[in-house]
Amino acid sequence: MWAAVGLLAIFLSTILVTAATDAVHPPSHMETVDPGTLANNLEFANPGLTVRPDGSTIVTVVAQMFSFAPDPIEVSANRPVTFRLTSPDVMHGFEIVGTNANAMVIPGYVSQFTVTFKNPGEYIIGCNEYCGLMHHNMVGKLIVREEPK
Ligand SMILES: [Cu+2]
Repeated sequence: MWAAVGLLAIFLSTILVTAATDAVHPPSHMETVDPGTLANNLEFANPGLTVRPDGSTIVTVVAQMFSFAPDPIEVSANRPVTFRLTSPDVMHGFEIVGTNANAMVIPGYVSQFTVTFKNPGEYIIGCNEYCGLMHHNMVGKLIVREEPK
């Protein structure tokens, strides 16, 4: 029994340590959107990037069978990037491989998170929720450019 208690303590401390040191967050943003009228939605009808005066970027993304829009997404390194994601059809995933950016994209909801990419380069965006026959082809690209001077 003490071995089981010890394992639980190890698992719990692993969660707490990674949450504190690796910026792992539980989901906290709660916002709904009508998936049936995305085409008329001011924000999601034209998914894309908005760069704010302070250099931070908002990226509005629509994930649908079997692609992400916009694709590719181009952002600057070392600037906060807020992703706002939704889906008009089924549940998708949005994982930027090699980073801690990873969210579920659920019809009817806006998933939002903010990340800062330190390393310029090209990253693969993968759907990690099975969404249909061509799920394995649902990939996008993120290009992180050097920080503008
Ligand atoms: Cu998928």
